[in-house]
Amino acid sequence: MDIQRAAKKITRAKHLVISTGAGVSAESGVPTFRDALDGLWAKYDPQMLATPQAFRANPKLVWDWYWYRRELVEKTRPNPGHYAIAALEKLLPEVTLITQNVDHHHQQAGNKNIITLHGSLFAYKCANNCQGEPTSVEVSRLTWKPEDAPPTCPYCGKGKVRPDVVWFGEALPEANLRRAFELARTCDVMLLVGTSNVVYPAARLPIEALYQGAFVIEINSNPTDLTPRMSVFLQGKSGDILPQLVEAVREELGAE
Ligand code: BV8
Repeated sequence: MDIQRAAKKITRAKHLVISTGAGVSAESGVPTFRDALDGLWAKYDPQMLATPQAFRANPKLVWDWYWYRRELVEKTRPNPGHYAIAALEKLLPEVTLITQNVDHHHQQAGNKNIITLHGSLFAYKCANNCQGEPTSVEVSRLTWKPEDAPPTCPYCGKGKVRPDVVWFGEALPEANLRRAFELARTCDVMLLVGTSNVVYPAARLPIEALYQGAFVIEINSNPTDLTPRMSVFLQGKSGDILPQLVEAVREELGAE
């Protein structure tokens, strides 16, 4: 059975790297990036809104979109898949989690050793980084009229405040990206969960792992372009499969 095979490899991993995308949060009620958001946002293409150009052209539209997503995510909670990933970090000697997600659910579920690649819905910065990259801004200390959104940077009084996420066409945080690639190139087992493997450079991580001979396990509700190259593909909802995988790892550990 593939779950047992995956559990054996995970239990014996010297360094397990887990790489997650929006699919791991789908069962929490967080729309995946490709899902059109509902209501008035359904007509917008996320890839068009998540860009510096869109923010320059229409800062209020982009700000409101993120504020809407943040309020939506604030009402959601980690699901059994997040908690299973947190359990793996506790059960095994060396586990690093790399995530493309901006919803903070892995932190809430208890993972400590996390590399975030695309920032957070709950962090903000001055669009001009007037005090250096990034000029973080605590929006809870600011007040602004909804019609005047986004607020102005409290440091320079000129730059607009923006979400501290990585937009299309923007560089990922250098240290995090370097560390993520180092891990992909040296790990012996990678667990890839809920990502369409479409957005680069994050999509290159499993390819680097496969290239250096790591055992790569993919969990996804649908096959992806990389599925044919995976060591094991576990098809289904991550909230169902991950707890079963952790159960099998516990049995393996107990058996050892
Ligand atoms: C960069 C934060 C260079 C913001 C995100 C042409 C022009 C410009 C750029 C490019 C170009 N061609 C390529 C590029 C590069 C571009 C890119 O890759 N584009 C793609 C579309 C081709 N990348 C970039 O621009 C990156 N930057 O390259 O900079 C550079 C270098 C130096 C100096 C300057 C510049 C930046 C990319 C980061 C963009 N920001 N997010 C926000 O959230 O608003 S990306 C965002 O989309 C997510 O973070 C995530 O990374 C991505 C979506 O992917 P997934 O997470 O995989 O989610 P998705 O919805 O796609 O899939 C969900 C999966 O889950 C599916 O497979 C589904 O089957 C599965 N699933 C669903 N439910 C479940 C499930 N699985 C299990 N269980 C379930 N229940």
